[in-house]
Amino acid sequence: MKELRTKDFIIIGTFIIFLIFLLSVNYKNKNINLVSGLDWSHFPGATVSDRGIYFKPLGREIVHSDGSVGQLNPPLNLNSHIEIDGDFKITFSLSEIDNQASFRLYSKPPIIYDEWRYESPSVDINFDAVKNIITVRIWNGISSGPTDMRVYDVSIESKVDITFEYTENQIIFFKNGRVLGSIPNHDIFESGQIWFGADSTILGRGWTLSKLNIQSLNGGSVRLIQAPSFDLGKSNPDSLRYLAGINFRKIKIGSAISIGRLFADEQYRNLVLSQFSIMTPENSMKPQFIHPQPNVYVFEESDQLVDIALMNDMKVHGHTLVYAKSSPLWMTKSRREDRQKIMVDHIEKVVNHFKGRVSEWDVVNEVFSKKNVLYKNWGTGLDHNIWFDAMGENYIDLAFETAHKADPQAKLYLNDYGVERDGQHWEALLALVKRLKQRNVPIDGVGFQAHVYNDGDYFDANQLKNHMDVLAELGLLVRISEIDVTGDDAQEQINQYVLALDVCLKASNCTSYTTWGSTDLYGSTTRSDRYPLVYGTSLLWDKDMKPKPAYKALQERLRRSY
Ligand code: 9MR
Repeated sequence: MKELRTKDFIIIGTFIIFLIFLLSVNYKNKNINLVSGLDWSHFPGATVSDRGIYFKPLGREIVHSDGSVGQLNPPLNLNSHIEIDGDFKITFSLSEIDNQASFRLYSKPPIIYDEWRYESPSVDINFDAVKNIITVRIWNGISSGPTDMRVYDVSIESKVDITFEYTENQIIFFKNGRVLGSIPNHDIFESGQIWFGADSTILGRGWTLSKLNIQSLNGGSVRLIQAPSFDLGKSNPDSLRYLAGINFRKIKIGSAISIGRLFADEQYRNLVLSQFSIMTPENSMKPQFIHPQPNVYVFEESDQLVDIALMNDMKVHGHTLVYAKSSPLWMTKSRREDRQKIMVDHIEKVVNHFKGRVSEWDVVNEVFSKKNVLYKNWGTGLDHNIWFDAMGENYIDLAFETAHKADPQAKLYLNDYGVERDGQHWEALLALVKRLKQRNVPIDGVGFQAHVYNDGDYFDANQLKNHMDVLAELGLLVRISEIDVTGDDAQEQINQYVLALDVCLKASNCTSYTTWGSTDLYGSTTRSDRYPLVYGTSLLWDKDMKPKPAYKALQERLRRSY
């Protein structure tokens, strides 16, 4: 056989490189089937079958603490998304629309802030099968409401095929192959990403997405991105969790964590999964998120959050079973005589669902009133919320008893704010836990939220230590459950963070120290409903995720063994 010469190698080599180039171009630009390509198995309320993906209505909306309703809070597919470069075309088919269907394309997952949702640029296409209209709404990322809206009168048949063509300056919609209309594109997909959301009205039974394809146009490219790895397996010897683990007290160090950010932001993911040994789901287990309608439980998001925590050897502190201010509208509007059953069913269902995975719970959260008059003349100070109105103080006993019956192993806490310092709030809490102990209510501990929003909230080491000791004498555990400290005074921020940690380390019944968030970029003290975002200053990492001096001070305190 003739030997291969250098020239032949060059020819073969060039041919192989050309083939790889062709394959990669083809891979990037191919028409991707997203019914099978995206991971829909964790989408809240979705069922995957050979007919497509069926979306059950969740009716999730943000209810403010005063009971008024804010934005809708429909789910999106956090587990996979698309990366795009240039123009593209999406074709999708909806079938079995019962009443109404909404399909939404986001440039990024929205951020759930303090009682509002920061809407990222997105487009929602809503099909109303009763009125026979299609409504297209566009959010451009500078306000909570849509910036553009078009309504098309068309008939909504049992199966509707839509094509969505996104080019340099416009979006063209086709229905069943015919042009429906065009809209300026408002640069919604400048992020280079597309995330998919679906929703429908609770007046109907939902709808099915029977086809979803994406294809690049005019030389652009599209690429499927699957969920990142959450198994960080890192042990960073400078992390708070590591330092707490080698400190003789071995308390857990935690943070409130939000599911959307874990998927959408790699820096956030690396930060929280390497720094903390206990996680409190910031919002996803609250009644309005997990139980938005009487027969609808949304466990998917919290399930993933819990799995991710356990995978990273983090404990999970469930927050919160009964929290009047975070109840869905159907609970707040329920008949008084039905409330006991509603509360008991809710607790049983949620605690049972997470049994063995969530090791401790805030059973009741913020049970005291802001009204001074309720503390006067030996008043208990208990807030006259929907549960109190229906059951009196007994709702607290019943909540603990129900949670204990559902998971006898879980540690059960009462969680509140403003109890770090002496005063009527603390007196009322102490009196309440004494009554609960007297009645043999299965309460294990008390969470001190420890929010410092202004200098009037600064706490005092002796008082805080004394409160923890008094509770220890009653046989109760304690925890710092939600600390965040305004950065208005940088030195005081350090002092307060360290003071609370120091007290916790010195109190033998203090089990953990949890900060309410990690970075100011996603902090709960971000100003409500402001575009662009107006960040708070309260957390250990700034909005660029750089550690603040308070973080370093906590590290130093954990390194000391006294
Ligand atoms: O950080 C939470 C924010 O995103 C929510 O909108 C808000 C209302 O549900 O709750 C915030 O968390 C609170 C916690 O659940 C209870 N104590 C006070 C916390 C900070 O506001």
